[in-house]
Amino acid sequence: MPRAFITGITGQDGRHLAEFLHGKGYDVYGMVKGQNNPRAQAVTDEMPFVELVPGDLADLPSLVAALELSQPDEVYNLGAISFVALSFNQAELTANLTGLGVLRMLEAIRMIGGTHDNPIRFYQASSSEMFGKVRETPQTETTPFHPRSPYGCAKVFGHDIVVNYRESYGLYACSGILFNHEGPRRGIEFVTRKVTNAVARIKLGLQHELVLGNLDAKRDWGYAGDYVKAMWLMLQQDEPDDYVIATGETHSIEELVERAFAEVGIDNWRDYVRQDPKFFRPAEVDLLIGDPSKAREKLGWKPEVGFPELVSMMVQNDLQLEAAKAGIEL
Ligand code: GDR
Repeated sequence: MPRAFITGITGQDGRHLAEFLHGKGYDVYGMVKGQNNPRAQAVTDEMPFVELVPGDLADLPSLVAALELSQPDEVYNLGAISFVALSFNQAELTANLTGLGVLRMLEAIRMIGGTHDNPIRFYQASSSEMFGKVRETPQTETTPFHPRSPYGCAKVFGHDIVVNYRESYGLYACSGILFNHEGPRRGIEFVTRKVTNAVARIKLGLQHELVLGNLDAKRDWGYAGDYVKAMWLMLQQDEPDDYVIATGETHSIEELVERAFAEVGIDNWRDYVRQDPKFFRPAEVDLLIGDPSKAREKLGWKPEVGFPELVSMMVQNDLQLEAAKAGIEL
């Protein structure tokens, strides 16, 4: 059985990927940090097949030990401070985990597996946030980076160090430049889930307003379940490379809000939405739209779930969840 080691196992992508790899017959190991981490218990409850291994991206010896224990064929580095807004308040922590964490993971792989002809294949979760104040539209693998947050800066370091280790030491290391990807497992702090959850609660009479920041920003939103397949495909190629993973469509936050309210039959959405400066960012990424042609041609990958289906899936899921919590029959 092939063996996969995933950092960030408790996050949206870690859970989708673990499920996907388990379905492909992998033994799945997931790294969890901290003491009595409540999110680790949630992973065990949901996916008892995942073997949890202690470790922390800030602690190189713990990464070496985790790899020695799990002996993986493939390492997926999804662990990070992933919330852009938080990175402005905790910039140093973000640089350490989201940026230097990648370097530590690569070093751990070199230490336990040697350098050239290293059998471990490495996937790095790069991000469209690296494009930031975009230099061209749509964005491709060759678009220059101009990050707009400490998170984006840390991801640029992670991306560049993967390229450097691949070129310097012959590691099989790939970066997936993933554009926003969402779904029912998305954390409530991200705008899609914040909106779909609030819309469900408003529909059920449990909440009366939705407070947001910038409604004009545009994002290329896909479904997380589709995107983890691309991660795996990247590690099955003859040569390691970097790929943009996106839908090629962009929508504003306002469109997202309008569509989510329409899903529950509310047209006068403006009556429920208020803007608050506290949700605006010191520097914003105004427009993202990716060109996934290379992934389509070389990996045979394409997104299956479009924007309307994605919003509908998330609103319907939140309706079920919130109704069940409140004891309301739908
Ligand atoms: P993003 O995701 O920063 O693109 O990064 P997020 O959903 O947080 O923001 C998207 C856009 O929505 C605007 N916005 C708000 N955002 C949040 N979170 N809350 C609000 O109330 C709100 N109002 C407006 C934001 O300003 C922004 O323009 C995500 C993360 O998953 C990263 O880890 C990942 O790398 C990228 O996607 C690709």
